[in-house]
Amino acid sequence: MFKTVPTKPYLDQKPGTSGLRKKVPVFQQENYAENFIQSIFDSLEGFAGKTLVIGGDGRYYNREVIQKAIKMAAASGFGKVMAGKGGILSTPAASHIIRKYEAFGGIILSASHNPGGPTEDFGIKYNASNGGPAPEKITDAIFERTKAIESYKITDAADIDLDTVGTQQLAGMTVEVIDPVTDYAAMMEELFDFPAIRALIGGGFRIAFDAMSAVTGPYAKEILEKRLGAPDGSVRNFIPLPDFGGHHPDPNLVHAKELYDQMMGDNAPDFGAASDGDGDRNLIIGKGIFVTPSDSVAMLAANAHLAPAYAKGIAGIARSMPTSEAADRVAEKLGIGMFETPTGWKFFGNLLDAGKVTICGEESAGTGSSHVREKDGLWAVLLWLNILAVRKESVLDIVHKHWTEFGRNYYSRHDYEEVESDAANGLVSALREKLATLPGTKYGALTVKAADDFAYHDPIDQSVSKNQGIRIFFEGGSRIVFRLSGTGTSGATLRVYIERYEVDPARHNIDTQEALADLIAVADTIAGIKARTGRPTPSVIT
Ligand code: VG1
Ligand code: CO
Repeated sequence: MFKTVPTKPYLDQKPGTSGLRKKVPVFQQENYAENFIQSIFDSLEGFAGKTLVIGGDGRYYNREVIQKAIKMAAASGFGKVMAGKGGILSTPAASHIIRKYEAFGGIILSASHNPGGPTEDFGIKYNASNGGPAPEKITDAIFERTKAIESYKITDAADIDLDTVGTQQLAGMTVEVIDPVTDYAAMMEELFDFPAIRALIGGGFRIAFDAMSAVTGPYAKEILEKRLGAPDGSVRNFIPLPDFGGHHPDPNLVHAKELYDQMMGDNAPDFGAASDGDGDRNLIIGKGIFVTPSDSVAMLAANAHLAPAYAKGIAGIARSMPTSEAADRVAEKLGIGMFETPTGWKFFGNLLDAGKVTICGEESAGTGSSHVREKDGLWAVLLWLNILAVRKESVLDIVHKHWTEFGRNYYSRHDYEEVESDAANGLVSALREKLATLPGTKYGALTVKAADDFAYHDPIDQSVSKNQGIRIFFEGGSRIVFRLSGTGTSGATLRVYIERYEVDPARHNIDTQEALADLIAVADTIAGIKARTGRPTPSVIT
């Protein structure tokens, strides 16, 4: 019934910011996916007879790997697999299913916002029993295992029928195919005031949601149109496609430009939003105003008490280090804890589990709360809608009032994609070397106050994560951060995060790039971006 297949290690299976991501042809190499999945199982203990959740974002190669993973789970002794119908589970929905059914863990197949297709990206990630991405302790163990693996176990039974909801048997293991939307939609209905949102929409408030031909389509159709009464057509690109229609399912101003243009144009809807490949990111655009993800975290935290789930207030806020400090000002005013973690949702898990924080966010369009252990795109959309329904003001008014109350953190991220790895690594090591000499240095009107390489000391399990990004602080509160992406699949991606705080309301309506122009120039002077990468301009500005 089960067979043991000899294999040879691949040496490049190091999980990044969010699991292992590679091009599809890399994953299609003999035993490549099997090696990684077996290495996950080999790094875990005590799962015999327990439940494993499996689902993905529907991208190319999803179904093939799901079949492999189910057959390997059976051979390794899991008692049950729960899989989304059609192989579909958004990342936040998978997190919820793991928690709700007290599964041992889950395997999520996604490369998130990266493009899909035969020559594009694929990914595998393991989530633990709290529903969150495995912490570094586990991902390190998985990587070690991939370098030594000699065989994997699998059953040679026939494929599972993934398209029929219900229970099947596979070599002594139960496989339950579930509707991917039902449990998630029910949870959203518990968290938010659906009647209030329904009334808002019934009163003529127009929304436009772009699912970007990715996983949130079925979720958004059910929740926004069916349950909340948004007219047919409010949700667009709602059929998940293996290649996302040839686009990047990345909800930013470059890849969701059509939505942006519509929201800035005549007769724009009141509220525009989009999500990414696996449904954990969100883009929020009000009529005539884009809400930067960092601002969105701050505004959601400041107004969360208006939604039923957070009516008693929030325990604390956590943000990734490069995310702007806008949320810090909210935490200060509310008198609650504020935590700064490295990039990647896995670092929020301990804080959420310990009840230290309720809301978490990243500048990369990720926002979420203690309801699951992943960021959650539709959750952010619904919290915004709940706030709008209660405050009965426009997004634009809410944003402007927030800036007047807390000040505005002008913020932008400049990405240099697919830079030659050596050039990118050279840039970062050169920066690291000159950190000590930077304080006191003047660049025009800007003086460096401090500079370091961010290290995180987890207050719950005391683990330490070093080299998480170069931070340069200036007198007056401005900041530049440099780090290399841990999700890219070719070459290196340099991310430069630029931030300036402005308290004066008379200066809250400057174009962001203009407001940050001097810092942008200094970033190049300090790091030699153009000279080292050969790139005169960033590939993506968000
Ligand atoms: C990027 C983002 C990070 C996010 C990660 C996964 O990582 O910067 O904030 O957590 O993607 O998001 P990196 O290492 O490329 O900067 V997702 O939606 O791709 O799971
Ligand atoms: Co994602």
